[in-house]
Amino acid sequence: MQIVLATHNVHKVSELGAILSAAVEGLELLGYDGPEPVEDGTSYLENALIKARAAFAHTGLPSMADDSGIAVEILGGSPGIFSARWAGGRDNIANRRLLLAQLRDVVEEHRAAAFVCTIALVGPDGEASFTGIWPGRVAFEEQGEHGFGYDPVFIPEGFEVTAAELDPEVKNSMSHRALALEQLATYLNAIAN
Ligand code: ITT
Repeated sequence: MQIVLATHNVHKVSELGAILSAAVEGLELLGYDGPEPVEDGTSYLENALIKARAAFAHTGLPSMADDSGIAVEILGGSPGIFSARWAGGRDNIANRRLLLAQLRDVVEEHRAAAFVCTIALVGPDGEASFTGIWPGRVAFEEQGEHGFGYDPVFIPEGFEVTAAELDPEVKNSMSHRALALEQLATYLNAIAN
């Protein structure tokens, strides 16, 4: 089975590849360097569908896309779908700094947040989507070198370290992306048999 991975984010490619290839036998993930559509949806699902549909239209092959972000409770769910450009540009360091500044005076009990990931699969047989949520809280400062994006400022529930301090295998066993992909793997394994 071949699926096009419709993302331009290399960190996502490595996490998606590591998790999915272990969960679905005989799966070949193909890279995508086609046109990047405008992500003007109003939800993770709409944006994931926009990206997966664009890749399917361009390649003619089943295509999957990941739309994800961090939802911070005291910010009413922001940055959410705007996570990648929260500080204006595509700059992870600036994004993290802005988020920490916004929460500077917020005590630990009110720093609840969650990573959210919606995966859309679009192909000749139709469309499907899967969502995973990884609860936790926003740290007071950056810690850790692993992962990407907001990992250095996100402390997953049950931990006292950030997602960027976890071994990648640990993150990939429990993250929002892992939870969405677990459902996708079940779906793919069911249609393959
Ligand atoms: P594509 O649209 O090409 O897939 P992107 O980086 O633009 O890549 P999104 O629009 O879905 O993807 O933005 C997701 C942003 O949310 C990402 O850039 C990070 O800032 C953040 N994010 C998502 N998953 C994350 C994770 O596992 N760890 C840390 N930050 C994450």
